[in-house]
Amino acid sequence: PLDDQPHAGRRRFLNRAAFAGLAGAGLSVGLAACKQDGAATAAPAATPAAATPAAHGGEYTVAPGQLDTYYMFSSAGHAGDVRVFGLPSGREFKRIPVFNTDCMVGWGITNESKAIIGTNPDGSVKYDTGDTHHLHPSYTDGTYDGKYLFVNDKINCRLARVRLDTMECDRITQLPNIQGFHGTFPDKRDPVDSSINHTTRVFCGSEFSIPLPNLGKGLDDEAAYRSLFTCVDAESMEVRWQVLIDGNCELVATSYDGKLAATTQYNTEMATKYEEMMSLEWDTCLFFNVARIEEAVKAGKVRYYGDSKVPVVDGTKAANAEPKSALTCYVPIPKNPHGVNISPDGKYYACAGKLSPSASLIAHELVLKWFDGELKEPREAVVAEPEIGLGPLHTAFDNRGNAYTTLFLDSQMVKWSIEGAIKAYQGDKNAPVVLDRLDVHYQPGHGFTSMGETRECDGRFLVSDNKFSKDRFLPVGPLHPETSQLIDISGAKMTLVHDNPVASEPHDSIIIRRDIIKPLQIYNLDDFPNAVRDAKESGVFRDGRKVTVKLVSQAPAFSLREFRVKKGDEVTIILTNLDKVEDLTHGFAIQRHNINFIVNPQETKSVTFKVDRPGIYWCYCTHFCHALHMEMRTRMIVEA
Ligand code: CUK
Ligand code: CUA
Ligand code: CA
Repeated sequence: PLDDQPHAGRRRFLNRAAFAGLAGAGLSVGLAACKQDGAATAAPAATPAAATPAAHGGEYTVAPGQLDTYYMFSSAGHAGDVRVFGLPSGREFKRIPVFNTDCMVGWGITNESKAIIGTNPDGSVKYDTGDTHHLHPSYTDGTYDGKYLFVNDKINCRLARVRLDTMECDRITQLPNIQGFHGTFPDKRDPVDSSINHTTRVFCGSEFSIPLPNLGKGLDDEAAYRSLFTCVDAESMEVRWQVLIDGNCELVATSYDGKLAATTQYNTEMATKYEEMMSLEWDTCLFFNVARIEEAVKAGKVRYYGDSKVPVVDGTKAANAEPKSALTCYVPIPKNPHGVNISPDGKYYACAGKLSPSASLIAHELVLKWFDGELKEPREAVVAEPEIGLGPLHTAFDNRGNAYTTLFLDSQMVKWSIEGAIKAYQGDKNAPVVLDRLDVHYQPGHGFTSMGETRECDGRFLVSDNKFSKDRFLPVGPLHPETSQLIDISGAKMTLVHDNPVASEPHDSIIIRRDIIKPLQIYNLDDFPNAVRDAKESGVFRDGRKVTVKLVSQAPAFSLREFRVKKGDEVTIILTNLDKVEDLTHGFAIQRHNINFIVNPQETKSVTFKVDRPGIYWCYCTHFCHALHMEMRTRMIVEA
């Protein structure tokens, strides 16, 4: 049988699923429906230490027709979108266009999406490319509230918001006077007003320093290049304030009490060439005192750069030497740190340096003490610095006192004890620090755990998003996919569950329990001010050379079987899908006019374009909707 073939490893553990551990696993219905033949003759529950994929097979099986237990949202790197997967299956469900153009959805084509992305004076999309690295959902009470997801664009310096009910991007904000917008993280509560226990700010780190303002002067005065740290309002998506800093920003983390935001700095040298960026032995993790910054903004201790209206406060070292009034605290960290992640108990930031084999653990409380003038040196906030392996990047947590750091150079995931590392730092030579190592395939970037960046971190799964898959999948030409590896961390040892190929190139992901996400089933017609509410409203409406064509779709027909316009007209088509059946989506494409988009049930979209070639142009439904889908057409008649 196939199962006995040498490459049947995955088939083997899916098909010969033992029932072991399932009953106690606490996983919901999606996983409990294991009907494989091994299930009836359940092996005795494996001790966690002895766990193997074979022994745990049933737990990871999502049988046909069953649903996953978690959503996984991933950034897509320079593909510019956001992806949605299910876990533990690893199945990809959706790609949400954000900074890219998506010809299926019509993102970057419809007027509504262009208004979100931003346009040039001629109506063309201002930027049609982007680079998404970090995505983080909004919080309430220290856990995900299922409302929004925020995602960065490193290329064109924009922050986007995705609504989690529609899983569509609804806002994009340009950040002024920065380049290389990389790390981003929403706050979890207000630092002052205790009644605000949800996300109201999103922090953004800029990695590349530039002359301020960057208007063509001081181009060669590299010593004067600076970076700004930015705060965006989570609801209005307006930029609230920025902080002028020394060095750069990279990854961003926020505290559970709302008081601090942190960013890693690998370029405290403020160099423009990579050799110089690694010239110092120490860089920093930089902390921002949110309440003090906002007081300074209120007090008008601000300046402005160029034509930006965003107030900028001074967070440089020289201006913040006095802890009791400081806006910023620069904590020294070994050479070129990359990731910064806060533990789910809110106590520690783990900060790992690419060029140092260590992870640094910074105590939240001690940073606050420094701001209160009760700690002599910022470095005293570091409570552990275990040597864990080569090329550490990002750290995840399990809520049982363990940290999991990706080792890019060692191609490993390393599990280490927070308490053990603290004891070892205090001189206890017998303290257990590194508890387990697991080879991953290959060169991991981010690692992240289920609900791991919340108070509800459940210690169930860890995913390693690896930069190279090499020999793990059938080759598909010179460019291979990346691998997303699912790892069971419920036991003492990490267990590799399976590999999933992922199209280039996700950086960061988050895993959310499925009960938190409440997707809409159909749109609300009233949410679209331009909706064509009735087939009777259809028609061609002329205003000089501007022509508006209103029509509706109801399977299997468009309300207009043809519409007439004239050569030289600017045509706007407004299409409302009046079908009310969930998932009954129609598409609208026009031959040889580069127009293509979909309308979901009760949704309205519009496109505007010029017609300058007389003739007949068939318009057809692109989204398979009905037995008469092919017949679902209309004609655009362009008169000379
Ligand atoms: S970065 Cu890519 S692996 Cu942009 Cu979060 Cu570290
Ligand atoms: Cu409507 Cu296909
Ligand atoms: Ca450096």
